[in-house]
Formats: sequence, C-alpha cells, structure tokens
Amino acid sequence: MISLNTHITRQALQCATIVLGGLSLALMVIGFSEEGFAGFQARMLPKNITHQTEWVTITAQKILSGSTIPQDKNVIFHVPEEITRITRKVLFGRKGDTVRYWGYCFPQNIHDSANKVRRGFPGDLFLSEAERAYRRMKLIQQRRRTFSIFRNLTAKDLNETQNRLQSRIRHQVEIFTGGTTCYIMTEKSIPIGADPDGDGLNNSLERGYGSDSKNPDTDGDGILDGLEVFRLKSHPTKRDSDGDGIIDGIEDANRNGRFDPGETNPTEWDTDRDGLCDGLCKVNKGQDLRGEDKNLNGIYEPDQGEYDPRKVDSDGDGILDEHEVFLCVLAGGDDC
Ligand SMILES: [Ca+2]
Ligand SMILES: [Ca+2]
Ligand SMILES: [Ca+2]
Ligand SMILES: [Ca+2]
Repeated sequence: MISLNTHITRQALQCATIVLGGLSLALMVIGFSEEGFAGFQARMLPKNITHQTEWVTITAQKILSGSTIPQDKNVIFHVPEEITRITRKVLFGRKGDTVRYWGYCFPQNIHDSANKVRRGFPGDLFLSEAERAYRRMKLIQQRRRTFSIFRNLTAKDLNETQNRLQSRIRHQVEIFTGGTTCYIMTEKSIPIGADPDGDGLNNSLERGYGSDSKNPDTDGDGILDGLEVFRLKSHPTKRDSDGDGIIDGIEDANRNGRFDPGETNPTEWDTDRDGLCDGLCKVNKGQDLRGEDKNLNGIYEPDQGEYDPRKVDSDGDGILDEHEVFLCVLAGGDDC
C-alpha cells in the first residue's frame, strides 16, 4: 500500500486542475475558431507556428512573488486566493499601453456557465490598450476595403451601421479577483505579480527596481513607489532622484507624482535652467557649494540669501540669478 499525505494529494489535485483547465481551454480555442475568430489568434502569431505553441502555467505562488509572462506562448495563470482584487494594469505592470496582449478568464463554475452561454464560450475577455488600438486600426482598414460606392449602392449598404464589421470580441476584464484561472498570450514578455502594499508596483517590478514589496514608499520621500516609477519617472529607492539636495517629496510638494506649476522638477537638478541647481550642489570640482534653495526646505527665502529655483531672475531686477552669484563672488562674498 502506498500512503499519500495530504500535501501530495493537494499537489496532485492542483496538477489535475491545471491539466483540466488546459483541456477545456483547448476545446474553447477550437470553439473560438468555429465561431469565426480563427484570424484572431493568427494576428498575434505567424500562421505556421500557431499550432505548435507551447503551453506554460504560472502558479498562484509565482504571482505572489512576482514572475514574467513569456512572449508568444499559451499561458495559463492562477490569480492567488490572497488577492481580493487587483486591476489589470497593476497585475501586468502597466505594459498594456505598448504591448499587445489578450486573454480571458474562466468563470468560477465553468460547467454552469457553459450551459448558459449557447454561442461563443463562457468566460470574460481582456485586451491590452495596444491590442485594442491595433484592432481599431484593422477595423478601419477593413471598412475601407469592403465599402466602395461603385459596388455598394443599395439602401441597405448605405444605411449599414458600423456594427456589421465590428468583431464581437470586447474588452471586459479590468479587475481580477483571487481564485480565478485565466489564459493570456502576449507579443512581448511582461511582468506579472501581486501588489500587497498597494503602491501600484507589482512584485515582479518591485524586485526589478529593488524596492520593498511590503512598503508602499520604499525611500520614505513621501511619494508612492508606483507613482515614482510610472508617473514621475524618479527613483523609488532614492530620496533625491536628481541629486540637487532637495528630496523628491519636497520638490513634488503635493506628492501627486507630477511636476506641477509652482513646484521644482524632482528629476531635473536645475528646474529653471539658469545654471544654478535647485538646492545645493558641488561646483568647481567639488570646491564650492552653489544653489538656489540653499537650506533645501522647498521654500524661496530671499532674506536667507536664496534664489528662486523656478525663476531665472528671482528678484526681477534684470540681472539673472547666475550673474548675481558671479557678482557676489567677484565682490568677495562668502555665501554666494
Ligand atoms: Ca507594490
Ligand atoms: Ca518614494
Ligand atoms: Ca531633488
Ligand atoms: Ca536653477
């Protein structure tokens, strides 16, 4: 007799689920083609390799720690139970704007849903932004090809709405929930991962940037890791990304990840480009310290001998800030 412990049993069951998932998917892909979507998959892959595409499974555990979805493969992934909800954008590292990917998620009870849906297949589709844009472009081309005033002159043709040519494939999934099994195919590899600290940067990307996946603001500068990476394009692990002495969260005063009017640019050391850095920087091969907001507090204080890092001529006297510093040095000033 072979005695099985529960751990092995659970693993075997998990395996069986994956195999079954793959099988039902294969059946659906066939169903997909019969419904007239044969060209859809072919758009992502050259025809000669469509039928020999490898199947890959990304486990819930891998998504928790962060993983990569390989390109041009049939990928099945399991959204971990630990995830209550995660947006499509965060789950796939916001790559959808530039990368074409598409997929669908199986309903929790596949057999019930299969009975309810008579045509097509049960489940919800998702398309990346780039895939949607590509499909729109194809649709416009198709419409141009099929309509000709010399051939299509009946009242029916002329009154035809755009719907006739539109595919029935619609983007549906924007939120993924734990316990769901989904299929995805992507033209370029993309990061996939959970986002336990809710900073918008998934665990695969957090590993890549070296940021802390359990701390939403790794460098403690007041701006969330996700905002730094995707919006501000600053360093999530560096408090002063541009090295001008002023920390990112003081430059981006409202900490919304944008360089707004009235703020200094956290990713450019000389916001007004007058030759003096926003805060305090070493010049003359490190011999002198020069800058505008010298006490690095984000406030322009002229009585402290500061210049405004947002203006080339802080006091409006017609002499540019850099020249004022030059004159100050010439006069032998010790705090220029
Ligand atoms: Ca995160
Ligand atoms: Ca930060
Ligand atoms: Ca700075
Ligand atoms: Ca400046």
